[in-house]
Amino acid sequence: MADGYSFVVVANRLPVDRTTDEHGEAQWTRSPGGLVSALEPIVRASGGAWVGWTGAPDDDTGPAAVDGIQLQPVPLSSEDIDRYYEGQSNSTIWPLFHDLVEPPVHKREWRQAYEAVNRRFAEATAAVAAEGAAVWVHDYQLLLVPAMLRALRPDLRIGFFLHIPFPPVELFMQLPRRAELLRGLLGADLVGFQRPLAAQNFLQLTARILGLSPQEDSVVYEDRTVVARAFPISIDVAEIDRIAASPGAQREADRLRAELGGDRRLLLGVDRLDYTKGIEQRVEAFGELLAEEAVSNDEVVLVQVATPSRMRVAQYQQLRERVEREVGRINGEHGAVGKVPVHYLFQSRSREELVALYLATDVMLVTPLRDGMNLVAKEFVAARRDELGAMVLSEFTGAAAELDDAFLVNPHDVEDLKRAMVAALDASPDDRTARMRRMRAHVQAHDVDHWAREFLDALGVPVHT
Ligand code: GDG
Repeated sequence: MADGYSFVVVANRLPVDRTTDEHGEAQWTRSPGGLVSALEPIVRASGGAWVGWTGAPDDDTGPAAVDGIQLQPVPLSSEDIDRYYEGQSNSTIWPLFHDLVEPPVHKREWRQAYEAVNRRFAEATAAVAAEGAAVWVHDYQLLLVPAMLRALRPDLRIGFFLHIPFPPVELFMQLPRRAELLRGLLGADLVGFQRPLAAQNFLQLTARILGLSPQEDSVVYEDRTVVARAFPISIDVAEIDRIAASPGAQREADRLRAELGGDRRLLLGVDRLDYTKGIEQRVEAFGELLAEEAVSNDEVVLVQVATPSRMRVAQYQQLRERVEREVGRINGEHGAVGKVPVHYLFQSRSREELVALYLATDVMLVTPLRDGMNLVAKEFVAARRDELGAMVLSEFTGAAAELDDAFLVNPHDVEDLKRAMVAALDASPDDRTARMRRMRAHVQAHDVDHWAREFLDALGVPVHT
């Protein structure tokens, strides 16, 4: 590595999980997910490196090459995880950038840890990047990295992509040390967002907080032009299509339908158990439909997969309790022996099982209160080769801007949720097929590879795969 790597991805997590084999030896397995499948071929073809945390506390694993990608671990102590990750990233920035769905907590020691860890990421990146290399930094955990990296390595071409929403000006203004965060991002040459409005919020803030003069999609800062634009992320469509076409997934979908009661219509939610995802409101709306006898336990069933997430953060534990109490109440009031209206799974399922659930579903419920994009919506559409299945989709997701053939809904309004669920259940097969066909055409033409290439093209980085 004498000369360094010409392409470096920087993200909170490495694209692998570390496990221990039967001999006690460390093993790396590729972690699933669209970002990894999109970037892995590009990183590999360019002989690139990936800088990130292994996911384990106090892990001093050194660099390793896995599947042609150089991994550069950034170690985090338990205190770093408490303060930088669970604190500043997930209890301050996450709720504030999601429109204060929960109140953000502000702590000085979290901000200090966030800055220190961001500096470590910048230093680790500066140490492995070749002269003139392209660096792509990801997400809200690393907002300060672009400027820190530029100070260390002015020769680099730096891109940043934010996976979550970027808040309106008035909300961002609430953040302590807001100017530093903004200057952090302005260290990049290209700042990418999920939606055009987010890019506009960012540019407006450079005027409001730093007195800069933004143009349509750029701003001049310290004699450099920083471009801010939307690059809506997507999924590995081919992978979902391959799983959906497999006989195993079809068989599993048939089995699920039979188990749940062959003639009941299936509604499905798949989310990390997160307060941004609107799970509570969705379950409440479904309960009201049962209570009002708009639907009955004999006709419909809701499966909610709620994948455990950030369970050390108090707000997530409280959400879990509220959702589980509500599910218990609904099943108690409307269930029968051997037949309940809500199947709640606080578990992580395999990708194959998720696709089988997508295939078995009549109405997919994607109703976040706020979401940068929402990949589940796109996965559901990509899985439905049969062109059947309807989707209720929140207006407050990035996906709604692209998939407006879904039944769009305001998830803050339980009446509207109920209306949309009934409309999706009642839609004629022809209507459902026409909508699904249009949504599939869009997702097929805009997969995650397309997203990565558009971003790197705008950054001026040639992509060879
Ligand atoms: C952030 C932004 C943006 C979920 N449960 C299981 C499982 N999943 C998979 C889904 C999907 C992914 O996780 C979740 O992606 P989302 O986009 O829905 O949501 P976030 O995790 O909040 O992602 C979001 C995204 O970044 C990308 O930029 O769209 O707005 O918040 O792929 O299928 N996968 C498996 N088991 C599960 O139980 N295997």
